Amino acid sequence: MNTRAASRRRATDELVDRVALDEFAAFHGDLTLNPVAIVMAAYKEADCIETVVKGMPPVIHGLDTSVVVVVDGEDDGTGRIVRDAGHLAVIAPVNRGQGAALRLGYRLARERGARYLVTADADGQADPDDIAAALDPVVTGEADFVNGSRRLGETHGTDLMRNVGVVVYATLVSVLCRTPVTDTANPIRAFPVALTARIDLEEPQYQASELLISAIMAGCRYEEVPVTMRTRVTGASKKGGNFAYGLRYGRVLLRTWWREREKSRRLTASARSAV
Ligand SMILES: Nc1nc2c(ncn2[C@@H]2O[C@H](COP(=O)(O)OP(=O)(O)OP(=O)(O)O)[C@@H](O)[C@H]2O)c(=O)[nH]1
Ligand SMILES: [Mg+2]
Repeated sequence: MNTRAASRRRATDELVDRVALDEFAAFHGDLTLNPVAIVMAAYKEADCIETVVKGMPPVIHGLDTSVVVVVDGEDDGTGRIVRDAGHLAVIAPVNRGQGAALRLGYRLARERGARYLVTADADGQADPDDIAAALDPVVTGEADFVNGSRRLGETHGTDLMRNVGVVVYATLVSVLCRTPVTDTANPIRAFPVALTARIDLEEPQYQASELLISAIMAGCRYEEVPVTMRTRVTGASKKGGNFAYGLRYGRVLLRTWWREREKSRRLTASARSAV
């Protein structure tokens, strides 16, 4: 994307975020979030969202949680179901993708005082019982970024192409980032809220590898915990068929690695010229 198109998109994103945050404030008031924000993106998940939000732990390691669901361009009432269940919904007026939705959720978490972020998916594929273990190394200060790994735990998915893709992309990221990674696209992650202010997150939809690679290349201490990856019981994937998903995912992965590598080269060069 050229510079002018990128700055146009940033301006549009800012406008959409502003509308959503104002609507959130009008509905939920000026509440402060609990120390742990469990943030999920949801698009057309009306059939399962109530079960998912009600299954999230209210307290982890003695820290209260706030469940924040970011929906965008919805027409099936997902946001209303979240609010009726007593949880928090950020509702953006247009559909932009999971990456843009999570970014908005991270922003809300920063602005409303949360200390830790945990992500999960709204489609019920993440097991809420795995969340505490993911947050543990972050709270104790052992790690700056924790990812769930279905390969260290288990996956109920039987799609061979998907399962092979998980191994291929994990191997690629391990080599490129020189850090052992076994699952790059797991919905469960935990990190301090402050991290989201110091890394670049730009991808509108395929966000998992961008967040992971940016965190590792920003120097985060990385850990993985075993998790169970369940299959979707209702609704449909928003990521396209295996081939399109794999291709787009790979493109984001390589683009992010290149961007971060260039950034660190520029920093090294300017540090050298300063001495
Ligand atoms: N707000 C919002 N959420 C989205 C969008 N696309 C996907 N999501 C949510 O992001 C989560 C993951 O999306 P999925 O479509 O399940 O994709 P995935 O889990 O990466 O891949 P699958 O293995 O195909 O399920 C789900 O909770 C979706 O509802 C979007 O455009 N906007
Ligand atoms: Mg899914």
